[in-house]
Amino acid sequence: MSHYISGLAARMILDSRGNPTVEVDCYVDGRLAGRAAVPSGASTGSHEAVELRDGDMNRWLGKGVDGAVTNVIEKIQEALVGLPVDNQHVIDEVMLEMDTTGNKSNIGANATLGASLACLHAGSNVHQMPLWRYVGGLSGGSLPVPLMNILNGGAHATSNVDVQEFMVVPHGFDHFPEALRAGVETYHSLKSVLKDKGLLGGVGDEGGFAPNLPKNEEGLALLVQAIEQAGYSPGEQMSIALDVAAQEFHHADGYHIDGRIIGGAELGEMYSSWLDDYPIVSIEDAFGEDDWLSWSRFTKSEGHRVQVVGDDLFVTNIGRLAEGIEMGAANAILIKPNQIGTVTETLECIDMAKENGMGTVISHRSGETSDDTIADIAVGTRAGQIKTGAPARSDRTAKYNQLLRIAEECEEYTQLY
Ligand code: 2PG
Ligand code: MG
Repeated sequence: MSHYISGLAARMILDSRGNPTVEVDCYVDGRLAGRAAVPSGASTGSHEAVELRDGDMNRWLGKGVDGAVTNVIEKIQEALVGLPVDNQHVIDEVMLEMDTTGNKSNIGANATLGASLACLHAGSNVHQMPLWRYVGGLSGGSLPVPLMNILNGGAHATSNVDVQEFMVVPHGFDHFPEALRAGVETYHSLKSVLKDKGLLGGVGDEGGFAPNLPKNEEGLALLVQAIEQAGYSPGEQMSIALDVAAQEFHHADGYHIDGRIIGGAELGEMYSSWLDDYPIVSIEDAFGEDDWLSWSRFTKSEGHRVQVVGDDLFVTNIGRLAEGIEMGAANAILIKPNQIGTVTETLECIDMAKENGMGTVISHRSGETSDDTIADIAVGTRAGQIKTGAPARSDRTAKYNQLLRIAEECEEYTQLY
């Protein structure tokens, strides 16, 4: 029996940084069946779909989302009412047809994603299926390896550290809950390492510690120390992943890092020396969003020993991903639903990456809410990896906690190495 969308509601709520964002409710046959909230980035790529903000500097410092909320209530609702709620492809296609700008600047990717995700939840709800099973269908699910950002820098902190994220990756475990525990213990261990060194201050936007450091490389040494002090073996049970977010310090004259200005080749050599000295398994956004040459050169020379992840480079866009595949620019992709604006396009991008043998990392944004949909998407698509911040602050732990719930019925934990 089909169930039809009978209405949408939308409102402004606050995200984890205190900025407005969009929340959408999907009604089916007159009752509330699904709700979702949209996250927001700080180090956003310029090729991302457009997050519609009101721009009125007298309200919310220009970050209001009244326009996006109105678009859901007026335009999107009118187009979706009467459609079967469990045909996600049609729902998203109808919204895509409403905005022909190519980057959703007319209707807003925050409006479309809120509606798309709310319908996804409603679809799983009317079929009384856990969301991850609804997304995964016959392929079942697999718990992702978490990339846990325990030391924050870059645009997510006020420290002098250029690299945006220093993450631990608990890959040497048989089950997700054990892996999570190891990551959490390492987070607390890092806290005591920093305290002993007099480096403990506040945390960054994603809940990781945010010390000032003499050099970026020092962050790697601190993570190794934290892993060891927590009683785990670096490289075997737990490794390191970085999100350099290099676009943030890429200027016309080169990359500004560690107080120097260097070119893409020299930056690549610096990463190579880090790979020699530390158990790094993944580097995201190692170069600027349009520096394709540096990306390809690095992936060609180091892709055999490290996962090279495109975030601002690909922006969850199959057009950019196709270009990257052609050029051998990376061997993995970061997947952020709000970079593209619908569930269907997100799933298509995951499929394309997998078909081409690339790794997939489902990701939160630095501005988050308690919405935990990405946990179910990561399991259902068998993405293999999830990146959702430190195991601290409710906006981050919401996703880890949902994965713990899913782990009660889905045992498989992705074995990466
Ligand atoms: C990233 C994200 C999430 P932001 O760069 O990968 O960690 O940050 O949401 O600020 O773009
Ligand atoms: Mg990134």
